[in-house]
Amino acid sequence: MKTALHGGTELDVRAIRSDFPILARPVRRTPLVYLDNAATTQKPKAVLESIRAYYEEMNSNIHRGVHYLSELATKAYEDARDKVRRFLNAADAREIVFTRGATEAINLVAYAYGRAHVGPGDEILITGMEHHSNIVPWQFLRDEKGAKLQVAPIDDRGELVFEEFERLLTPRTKLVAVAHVSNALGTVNPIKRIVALAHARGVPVLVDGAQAVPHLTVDVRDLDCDFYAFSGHKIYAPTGIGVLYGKLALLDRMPPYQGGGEMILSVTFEKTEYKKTPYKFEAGTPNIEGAIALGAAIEYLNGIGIDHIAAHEHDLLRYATERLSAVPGLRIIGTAREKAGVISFELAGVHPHDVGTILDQEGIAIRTGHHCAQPVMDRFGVAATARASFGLYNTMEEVDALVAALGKVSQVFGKS
Ligand code: C6P
Repeated sequence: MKTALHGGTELDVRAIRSDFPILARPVRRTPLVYLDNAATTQKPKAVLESIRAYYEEMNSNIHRGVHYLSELATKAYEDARDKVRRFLNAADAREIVFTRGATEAINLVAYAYGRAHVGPGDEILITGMEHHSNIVPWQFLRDEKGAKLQVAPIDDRGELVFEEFERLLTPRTKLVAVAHVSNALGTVNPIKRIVALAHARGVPVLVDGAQAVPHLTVDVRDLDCDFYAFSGHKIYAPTGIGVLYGKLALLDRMPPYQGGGEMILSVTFEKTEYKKTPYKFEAGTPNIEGAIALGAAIEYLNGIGIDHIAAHEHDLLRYATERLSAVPGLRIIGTAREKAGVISFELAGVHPHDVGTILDQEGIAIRTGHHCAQPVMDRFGVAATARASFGLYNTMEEVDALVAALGKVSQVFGKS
């Protein structure tokens, strides 16, 4: 099960699959075909073992204990922060804030940066392909501040209409917030170009990287973005841990997001002094084992090489696009020239939920629905789509299984 890659190297998918215990379990008495990686990825043994090791060897609270276990756990937590820093090529580990996920990271910026910098009549510019997590926090801010949410449209391929984006970037724009990769369409946005344009007008940019980090090498210094948000569970780490990267100068100037323990230097009833960045944003006992496991996931991915993973997934995506395009009545929604990880589609005359239910009977897990991106569904005139999304352990044979099962769907609905 070796896959030839563009660079001439090979990804040993069989060996990779054996790292993921859940892939060996049957589902509905057939081998599991897991094609719902955009929703969440499965976890390799290295990640599972890091959680066990944390609880067996160092479980304790961090940053406040003077005892041995607390020192160990604090070190492992801060080491994980540095692994994330390297993963994103950030300049300084203080630029890495641990959150519960991409959603919390975006809310943190909307709350702490947005409230300080956005006023009545100001504008926040997003795009028409955002996930609800990159829409709703800005609506809160808009409503609280009397600001305006501007939306740059997307075209029929699901690509950003760049001229419109440029037109909507006005002297009133205080922040641009844009997905790196669309979860519903797979479109990869030209982030460097977006950032360069916004910066030329003095506007900072937040990038929602939830669907990008599993598939692309991300270098926040090269992108020059001001904020970058992602979730651990989409890169083979557990749920409940995520990251906000922010440029240090910006984070330093932002007030805390939540109050509580861990984020303070001193408290009296009159006045509280906060810790410095990033700790002032990490109120309460954090998800210690989650951060450590995220570090383990990053090490695991580095061991394989994100570029190798990207090339393998690119091959899968190309093969799946080819095969699915040949299925009678199937329409792919999202045909951007640059795509990663995801294929959304509809099958004429069959509700996506029915497609998902029948595929499930074959042991094939995909996601159906609006994918928390209802404005994208509206743009394409559908209520929902079926979505297959790929991870590093998926194979061409699994794509074949998907296509064969779609044939059964068509038979059930009398389409062929
Ligand atoms: N998309 C999907 O199936 P959280 O829930 O915080 O881990 O991630 C939110 C999020 C933000 N931005 C994008 C682009 C995303 O895709 C997601 C999560 C999942 O597509 C669950 S709805």
